Parts: sequence; C-alpha cells; structure tokens
Amino acid sequence: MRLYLGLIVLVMLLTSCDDGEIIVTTFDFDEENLTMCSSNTREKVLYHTNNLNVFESLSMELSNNLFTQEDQVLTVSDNPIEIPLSGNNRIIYRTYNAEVPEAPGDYFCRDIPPATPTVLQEYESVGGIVVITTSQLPTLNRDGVLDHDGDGIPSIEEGMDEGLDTDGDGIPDYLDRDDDGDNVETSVERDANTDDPTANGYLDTDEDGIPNYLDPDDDGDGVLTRLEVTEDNLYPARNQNDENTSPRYLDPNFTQRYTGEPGNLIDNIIKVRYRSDVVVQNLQLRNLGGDGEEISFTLKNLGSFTSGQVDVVLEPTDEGGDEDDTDNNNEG
Ligand SMILES: [Ca+2]
Ligand SMILES: [Ca+2]
Ligand SMILES: [Ca+2]
Ligand SMILES: [Ca+2]
Repeated sequence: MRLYLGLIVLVMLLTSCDDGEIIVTTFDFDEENLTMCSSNTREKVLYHTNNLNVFESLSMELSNNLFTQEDQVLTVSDNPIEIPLSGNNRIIYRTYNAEVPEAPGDYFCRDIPPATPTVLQEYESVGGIVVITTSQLPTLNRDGVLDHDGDGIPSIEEGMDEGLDTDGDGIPDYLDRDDDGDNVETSVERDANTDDPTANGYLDTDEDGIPNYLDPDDDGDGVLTRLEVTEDNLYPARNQNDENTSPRYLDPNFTQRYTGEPGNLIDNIIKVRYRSDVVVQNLQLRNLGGDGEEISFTLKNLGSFTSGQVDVVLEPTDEGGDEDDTDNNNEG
C-alpha cells in the first residue's frame, strides 16, 4: 500500500490494512524543533517525538561528511546541503505503545535504547534526499531588539543601515565590540551611574556630546584613551591614576601619554546562532515488519534545528592608518 502526500489526511485517521493491522500515524512533525544528540554520544543523530495523540518518533542518522557536529552546532560545508538517504544515512519512523522519552539521554542518544516503550511499528527510509538549509539567526538583546554584536547598543542605533564605522577598522559599529577603537569595550563604556553626565542616554565623561563608547578621548584631556596606558598593561581600563580612584582614561587631570602603539587589543568575537531547516524530497519509508508497506512523500518538512551559541571572530581589515606589526611574509 502506498500513500502520497495528498492522502495524509486519511493517514491521520485509523487505516485498516488487509491483514487487519491497525496503523495509527499523524506524521505531525512539521515546524517542530529537532533535537540533536551530542557528538560524544551518537554523532549526527537528530530526532523528534510526538506524544500528543499517538506515541511516535522520527529520527535521522546521517554519516555524510558535508556537515560536522561540535557541541550543539551543525557546521555545513555548503548551503543548502543535499544528502541522499542510503547506507548510513537514514530516517526511521516509529510508533510505540507508550510515551517516548524526549530528553537526549533517555532514549535516542543511547547506543542501545531502553526496553520500554515497546516499538509497535518501524519504518525505515528506502529512498529520498535530505536537504538542510542553514541561516544565521538575528541576535536580540533582552528587550528583543536587534543587537548583532551584543554590546548593548541596538544595531539600528549603531548605524547598521548606513554602515557606520566610527574607528575605521573595517568592522561596522553594529558588529564592533569596541566602536571607537580605544581598547575599552563598548559594553564597559556604555552605562552611566545616576549622577554621571550622559549623551543620548550613555555615559559622556567629558560632556562633549559624544558618548564614551564613540569618543576616542573619553576624559577630554587631549590624550587618546588608547594611550592612557603603560608598557606593563596596554588596556586602559586596567591602568589606575595615582590616587587609585579612577582609571587614567577617565581622569582629565592625569595626562601621561604612552609613546608606543598598543594596536587593537580587543578580539572582536560576537556570538551567533544558526538555524537549520530540514526537508526531505521524495521520502520513501518502508515498514520493516509485516507486509513491507511503504509510505511516500514528495516533500516532507522534518522541522528545524537551532544551534547553541557560536563564537564568530571578525578581524579588522584596516588598522585605522596605524601599521600593525604582524608577521607578513615577504613577497621577494
Ligand atoms: Ca558596536
Ligand atoms: Ca571603546
Ligand atoms: Ca565624550
Ligand atoms: Ca584622555
């Protein structure tokens, strides 16, 4: 017996086979989140369960090299990737006599699943192509506002649409964790205490109307913040004034200038998440027991998988006119 996509409504009801076997299935996995086993249990296994009206699961084992798995991240070498279902790449659909555990350690990610619940029916793929499409998710702050670099200033406010790049390092402000390139992170420069002067709601120590996170000379003493440091420690936030009451870069009365060039010290690492949508073209599932019944779908949405946070390093393309002493290979 073969059922096609247009007949799924019928499959959702009880279907009586010739031999009296009752098939109960909903295949109601659309737009659900897939769970991924960790790479130190069962690598490249994704699954989801449905315990609402019937007890069923759909799991996918992929051995293909087009993607790798580390922590809670799928890294794909192409986008989208297409993996034919054959050999060690397979989809298994099961129904059970009782609720099937959803937690990774409780069932699917074990090499040998527990004896209960009992599997009533098992279908395995005998054809089809898995298509995984991966895209980056927008990074939102606590208020649900887009903040790509997570520095606390909304991306729109950072001139995302205009491509604003305050320090000219080639990384636009909305992706730059140190917007003015003074080696103090924006997240550190941003907030004002109750009595502090502000500009646009952000700390503005020298009250020149430019908030500290965009001001290369925060205390307005004529010495750039990046140079209010010592050879021992090139980070401005870690150099205190003589009285030990304030960092030097926020004390207008402290005007010692470092004569070297500190360079860019802030590794511009931003956190991103990815979402992978999984569909199968021409999925064919065969009942491993009984009469070998097959169920086919021309296109089946298996749901999506959302990664954990991934560190992405953005390298400056321009040091703002200052030569950086990196090891460049000589051409001749
Ligand atoms: Ca920024
Ligand atoms: Ca800064
Ligand atoms: Ca200022
Ligand atoms: Ca200064």
